[in-house]
Amino acid sequence: MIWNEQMECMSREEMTKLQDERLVKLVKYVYDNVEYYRNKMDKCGVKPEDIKGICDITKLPYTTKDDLRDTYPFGLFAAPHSDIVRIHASSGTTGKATVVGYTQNDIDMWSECVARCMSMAGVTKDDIIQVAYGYGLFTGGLGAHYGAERLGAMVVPMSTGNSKKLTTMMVDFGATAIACTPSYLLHLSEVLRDEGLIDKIKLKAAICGAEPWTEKMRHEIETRLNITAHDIYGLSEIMGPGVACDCKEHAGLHICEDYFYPEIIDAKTLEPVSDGETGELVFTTLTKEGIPLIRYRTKDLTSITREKCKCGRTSARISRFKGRSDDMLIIRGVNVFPSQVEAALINVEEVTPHYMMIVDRENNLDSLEIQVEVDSKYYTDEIKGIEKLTKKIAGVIQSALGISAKIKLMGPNSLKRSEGKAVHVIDNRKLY
Ligand code: DLL
Repeated sequence: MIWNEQMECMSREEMTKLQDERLVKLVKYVYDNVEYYRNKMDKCGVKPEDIKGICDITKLPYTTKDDLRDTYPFGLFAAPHSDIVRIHASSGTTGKATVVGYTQNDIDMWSECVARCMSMAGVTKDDIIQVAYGYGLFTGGLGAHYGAERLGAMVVPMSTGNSKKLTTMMVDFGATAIACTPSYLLHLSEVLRDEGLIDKIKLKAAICGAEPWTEKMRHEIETRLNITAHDIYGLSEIMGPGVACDCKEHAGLHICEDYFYPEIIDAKTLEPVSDGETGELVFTTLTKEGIPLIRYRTKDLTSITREKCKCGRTSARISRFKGRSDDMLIIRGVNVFPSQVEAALINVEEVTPHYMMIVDRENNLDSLEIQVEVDSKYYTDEIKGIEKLTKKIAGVIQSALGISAKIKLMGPNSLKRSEGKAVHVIDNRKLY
């Protein structure tokens, strides 16, 4: 079934016409309502009337995470606060959150996009879906929840954690679909196996995303659980989950192109690259009211095709992600920048700015160890002192990153100094 055949199967000419109209309207809306964008466009000498359609998009300046940081918290909002019905947030590069706001129309559009994605995974109103992404400021939980409700499915809002309860309910309720990160689903498959529940589940589909994963990992999930697993992509700045998803062909992720105009650029020259070539994905939100973004640089590396898919959809497809062009890590679904650790440690008098983050994956759960070098003035062998300082740093890190980390105190000068660009991360995770 194609959830919204009219929008998902329109001809390239019809799609471009729609995108042209929406872009012209958007640019005027943004210029009139967001001072920051107005100044940015004035600086480049672009006026809304210069934008007559998608062919003029390259005249517009890019937007980056720094723009969101510089205008923290609400500076890029285009709608009045009285029209914003929800806020979400994710990590910024320097510890300040990236805040996004949604009008009711934005929430409706978002739900429509997620419903389309779930439908690509074969989920219908007859399904029972467990949403096991985190609920809260992260867009995963509520985004998947509203999309599943829009589809008319029965939603079980599990959130993350408590895997035993989740697996028991999966069996008791006869859940037929699940939405969670791929690494968490692998972990759940182990819990199901250990509890002897694998043969008792009714699961048929999974909608997994929020972190990079490989085809191999998808096959592993499918085999262990005897289901089909689909790749859903999104980012809070643009909306949340549901920007793109793969259909039963698994031949790339269909973008909800009527709402998000994609470009692929060379991350160094910032020039567009041809279809099929890898580059950085850039999105313009064509209808968003709360926080519309023009040419937002996602930092995600992929390639695009505009060929019609065997499933019948005509929307542009992006290939599985090949990484990011910045240093953002995704640990247990949470975005983490090494610079956040640095900013947090600066406030701890007893330590030096030398640290190393070691990321691992055990039983399909991510772990983070942070090795922190203690200042010689404070270095002690006394266990009580070590415990106290470790606890203090763990608290500082937890509140800065939003996830817990194991802290290992290191003696003065024990961490390797690098001669070139400092290396602060060892990521031992094999995606599979
Ligand atoms: O992760 C939104 C989301 C929630 C997507 C649930 C899918 C499912 P952020 O926290 O803002 O939003 O993180 C966005 O996560 O720029 C990518 O680097 C990465 N990412 C998201 N989905 C995928 C995916 C959500 N399917 C950042 N494959 C993005 C690879 C992904 N990376």
